[in-house]
Amino acid sequence: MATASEHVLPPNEDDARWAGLSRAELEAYWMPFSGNRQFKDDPRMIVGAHDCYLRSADGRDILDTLSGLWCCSFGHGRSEIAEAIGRCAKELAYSPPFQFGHPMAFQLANRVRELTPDGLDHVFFTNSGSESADTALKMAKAYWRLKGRPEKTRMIGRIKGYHGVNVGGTSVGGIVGNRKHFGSLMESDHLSATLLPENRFSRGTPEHGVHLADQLEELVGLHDASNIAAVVVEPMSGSAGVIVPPAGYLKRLREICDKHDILLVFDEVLTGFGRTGSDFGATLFGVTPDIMTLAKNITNGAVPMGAVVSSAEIYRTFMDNGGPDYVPEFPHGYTYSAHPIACAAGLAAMDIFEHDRMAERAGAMAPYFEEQVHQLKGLRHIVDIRNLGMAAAIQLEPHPREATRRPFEIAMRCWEKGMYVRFAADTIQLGPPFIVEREQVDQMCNILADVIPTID
Ligand code: PXG
Repeated sequence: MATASEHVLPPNEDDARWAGLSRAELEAYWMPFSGNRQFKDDPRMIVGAHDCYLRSADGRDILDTLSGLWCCSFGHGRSEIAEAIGRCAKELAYSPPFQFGHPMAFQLANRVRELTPDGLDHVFFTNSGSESADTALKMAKAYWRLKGRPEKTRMIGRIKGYHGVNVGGTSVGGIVGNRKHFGSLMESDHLSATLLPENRFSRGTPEHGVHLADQLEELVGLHDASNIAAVVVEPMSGSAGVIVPPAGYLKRLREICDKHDILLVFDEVLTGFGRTGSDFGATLFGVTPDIMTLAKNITNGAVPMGAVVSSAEIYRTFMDNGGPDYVPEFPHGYTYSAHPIACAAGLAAMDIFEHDRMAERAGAMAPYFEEQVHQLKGLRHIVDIRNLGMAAAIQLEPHPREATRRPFEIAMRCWEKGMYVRFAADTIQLGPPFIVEREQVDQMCNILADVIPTID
């Protein structure tokens, strides 16, 4: 394996792909969730974005099949958001969020409250999905303590779940590659993933597997409900490759949680604001959690922001047990909680979401998207295709010597052909902006159909 110093090659100033940077200059930036060594030898620089396209440094419009990272779902370069950000940056670039407030935070909280299902009424702002996950876990633990049940601390996540990369989210998360480097973090247990062989190539919600929710009863039998604070799941697992819950599964989880006084947390960081073709996964599946986490589309990806939306019961419990009224009821928050520029972007994004009926638009394109993606069945290497709303994943037979190589190679060839796709573990993931047109869906599937069989 090459060392970092061996990678210091001569500058590549003549090659537009390097955007005027030399190989050596690429070392200072330690890229997240990236193969730094490979990228820095063969960079894929993005210098602009509009609608469904990213603009590469070598001047190509690249079809974006993942809305950035599932976050620019209303399309890139929305001028309404840019203008709101610009105005706010001049008027109020920062406002201290502890014990003082600014109006946009309250306005955005009301917009989110109105959009989220009835019963989710109070919005705590964070700056990312990971912060939302850890905030939700702390909120759940503190809630039980305030209810006089401090022993209810254990969290239950799900194998293949993704809740970001902070300590709590990594613990309840269930993607082995994201956990194995870090040993034991926070005490937690996990339900099985809901991937079953009999559901392969299901379209939308798979038929089999509601019984997997009953594992929660087994975990209650193991730990006792008196020790369990919350169950945390994504209504649809995104990062692990669009794992859609079997019919009835989430309802069953809700029933078991209610029976045992366990809070149900839905991580809707990825599904929130239209991805499933409904406003939220909770709306689509008709199951309301006690806490919902959000991020990504809340600002259409333009400014980092997350949110945790709690039930009135949880909020009231904090307010009723808060001591003197000037003392923080929940000793938690971030320097940048409800950052004014994020709120300005969020308000503009919520305007777009509602006025342009983004969830309906996603729902209207979803059947065509499903049809086209499932046409790829039968191509070499493809062992499963899953989809829900405007999300889909193609699962590949792992390469016998290097399990994750095929998706990487496919993504690199797609980039050469003018298309950005997300690759992770053994999947290729698709989550285009909701403004995508049929021709772009066709283009996406045609490029994949060309590329996938050519990979070893
Ligand atoms: N929860 C869920 C359900 C997510 O999808 C996070 C939390 C963390 O959000 P932040 O903002 O801290 O990154 C996410 C993030 C992928 C992919 O390949 C998805 C995410 C991040 C990276 C890759 O699908 N989602």
